Amino acid sequence: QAKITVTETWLRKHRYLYDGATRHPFIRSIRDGNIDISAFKTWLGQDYIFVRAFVPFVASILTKAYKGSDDGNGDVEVILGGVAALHDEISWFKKEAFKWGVQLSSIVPQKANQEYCRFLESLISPEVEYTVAAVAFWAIETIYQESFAHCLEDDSKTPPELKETCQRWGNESFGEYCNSLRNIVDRQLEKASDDVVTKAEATLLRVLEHEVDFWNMSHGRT
Ligand code: HMH
Repeated sequence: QAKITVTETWLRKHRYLYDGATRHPFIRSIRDGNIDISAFKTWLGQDYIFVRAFVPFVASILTKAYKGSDDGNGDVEVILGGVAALHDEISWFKKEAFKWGVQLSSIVPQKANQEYCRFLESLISPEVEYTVAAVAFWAIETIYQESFAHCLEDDSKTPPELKETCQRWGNESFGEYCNSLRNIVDRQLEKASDDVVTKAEATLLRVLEHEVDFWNMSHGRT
């Protein structure tokens, strides 16, 4: 009988907020095939800006994993894989934006996006523990994985022209990567002080709120 992990406990406890982030009306509208394409384009342009800010955040986690020395578990390699994937992701955003006629150079970050990026920047600080930053990283990736995987289920009516986008985060290997991040986080939380565990849980909740705000913004409900 496997032990119940910390992330498992949190996901049960915060199920409502978690589902709010992974089953948001924006995602439902993709899945139901009635998405407003202008909302999709807003999301695309705003997420490009977000992903650019996400790179130094992930790099800071890479540094923290390395400095945490006893990396016998291969955390650095998993996170490095994440950095490499972001390189590909940025090219994909440029290609996709061109396809939809979205001019990336003229995108102005909206309020929810600015606040989310500022939150990421605050987590870059060396004062923020590896465990706390890693929880945010795991949650950010996993919310996208679960959201977009939902749009690819058998009974979904996702428009064909949006399938590639959903595949990007909803595919199985991205799912395995999210599981690796979850294992990293649970291993860290197992040995963390109560104080760090408390901070990490609060950080998870903030990620969930930012993700909901980000979908709201894309959906044009701010
Ligand atoms: C807002 N959350 C947001 N954008 C993303 N690209 C991800 C998560 C996943 O990387």
